[in-house]
Amino acid sequence: MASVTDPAAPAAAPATPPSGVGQIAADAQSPEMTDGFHLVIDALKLNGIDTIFGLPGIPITDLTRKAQAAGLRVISFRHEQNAGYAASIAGFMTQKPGICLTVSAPGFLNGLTALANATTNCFPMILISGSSEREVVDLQQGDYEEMDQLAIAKPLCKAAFRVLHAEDIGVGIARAIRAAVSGRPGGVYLDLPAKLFPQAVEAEAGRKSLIKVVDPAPRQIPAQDAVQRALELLKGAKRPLILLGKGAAYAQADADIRALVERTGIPYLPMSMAKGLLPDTHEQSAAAARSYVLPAADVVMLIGARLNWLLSHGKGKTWGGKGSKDWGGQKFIQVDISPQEADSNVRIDAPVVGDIGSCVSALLAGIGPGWAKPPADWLGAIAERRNKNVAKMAETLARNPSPMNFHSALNVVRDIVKANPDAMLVNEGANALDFTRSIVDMYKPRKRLDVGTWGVMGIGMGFSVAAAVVSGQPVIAIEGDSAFGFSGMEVETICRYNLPVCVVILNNNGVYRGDEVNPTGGRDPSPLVFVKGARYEMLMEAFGGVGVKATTPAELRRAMEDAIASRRPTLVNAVIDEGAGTESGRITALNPSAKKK
Ligand SMILES: Cc1ncc(C[n+]2csc(CCOP(=O)(O)OP(=O)(O)O)c2C)c(N)n1
Ligand SMILES: [Mg+2]
Repeated sequence: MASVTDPAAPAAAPATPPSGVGQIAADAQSPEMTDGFHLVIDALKLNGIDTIFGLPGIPITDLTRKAQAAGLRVISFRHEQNAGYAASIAGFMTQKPGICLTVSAPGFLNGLTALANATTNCFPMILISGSSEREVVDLQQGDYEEMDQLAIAKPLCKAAFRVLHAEDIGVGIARAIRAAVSGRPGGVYLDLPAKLFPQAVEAEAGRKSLIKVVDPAPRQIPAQDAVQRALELLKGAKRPLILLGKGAAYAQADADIRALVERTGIPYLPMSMAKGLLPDTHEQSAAAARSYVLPAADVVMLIGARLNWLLSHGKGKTWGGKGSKDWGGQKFIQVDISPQEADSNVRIDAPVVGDIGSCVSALLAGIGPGWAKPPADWLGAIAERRNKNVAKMAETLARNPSPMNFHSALNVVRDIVKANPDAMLVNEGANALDFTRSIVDMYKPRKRLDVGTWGVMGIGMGFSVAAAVVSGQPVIAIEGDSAFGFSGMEVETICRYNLPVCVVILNNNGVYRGDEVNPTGGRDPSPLVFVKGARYEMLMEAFGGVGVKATTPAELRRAMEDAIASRRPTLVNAVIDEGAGTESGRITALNPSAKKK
């Protein structure tokens, strides 16, 4: 039973025609046939999916070949986790589920972190994994790569499906697509056992079994009374604030969101991946006065933003509460796709449930022309703080210490992004993340892709590949040296597909800092430090890309300008003062030991 021959390569399967339902060679009498391989490919194509991110092997090797032959773009990675991250961020950028394709057990598990991360971040993604023989797996008889994948995937995603018969592939893929993109988007698992792929079906019956999903993410119109309740609350506010989250960016309702902010005149804060929804230089941005506006606001409207740890759960000192869990007294309006989101952490006085686009347009309609701008003393107080902080930051950025620190390096990145507002920015690390987020202004929606809700390291190269493939724009990846290590081998992928990705490693020789020592005086280094003076740029050179070591802002600037102009895969090893960072960047206080102190 247990087979180690590749069932994905039946001798009878001839080359695939470039388009349409694939055919198995047939003589004049027998009907035209198709099989599981082709039905999967045809179902994806029928639903407008044009790219697969994956890694081949038993039983899906031939699926990758046939998909490429059928005109799908197949981007092959060096590790499934990176393919998964790529798929998930492609989903965020396009509102279509990103597809990640992996082999059984170990490949599946490698893809699972990205699937769980997609679900947490509400990125629509489908992890399609080949799996071993059901009969053998269920009797635990020790099949090649035996694992009950469906059961393992289930708690980590929105939905999980398995298809056993080729006739059901159309339904399986339709259900996976709907589950991924409707309502709150997320990760979906689709289990395709090896035996499914070579199953032969009459082509006509196969064609009829496929489903082109109609309206996969139906609009959800908010109730009028909920909209009115929210507007009443907003109208009575003395110190209103709008918080834009990643959900607002995902919605692609950019013009309406901007109109809502501008017509109400309410100051706003963008969450990390909502930066650029309005340009960060917008006069209503309160980002540079965050620590003032959160505790001072009286009514806060959350748009596609959740009150999780990133917003200190909507309570505690950040929000003006006396103790770490005390309510600050704000009233909250929450615009969200999920009716279950409200009251997750503090009372929501006015939930508005629906898709962000429909909700924002209903709010706009309710506002009408004569909306009174917020009180001048509120706007004035914010402007004063903002101007002060911006001036202070400008002073810091203008310094030119040797060696470079995060500020002097990121001052260059800030200029480059300003000059190239269409470029995609990928960002991960601790200090490398926090400083980039606060220093580098974004000018357009959905250009900033980062570690998201979990603060997960390892998204860097997967996101970069997908950002380049999906957008066609140059990609700038600002990476901590530790963060880069999680997916560094994908520089080969970047070179192989010749993608316009410029990786900048803010290299401080370690996790948070590079100057820690082993307290015992023993020979092992501290768990937080790496090889000093590592030559990361040589990794890119190994695969034919451009590698540059930059020790000054001028060198960094030249290297980045060249990378953007040439669109060649480039890695800049930007050498940063190893003592420049702080423990965990901006979230030092989340360390248990730091809390004890
Ligand atoms: C998957 C995963 N593993 C570990 C961590 C813990 N962690 C948070 S930031 C970080 C690396 C920080 O170092 P670096 O990327 O070099 O940034 P720096 O602060 O030095 O600029 C690590 C390991 C994580 N967030 N995610
Ligand atoms: Mg570092």
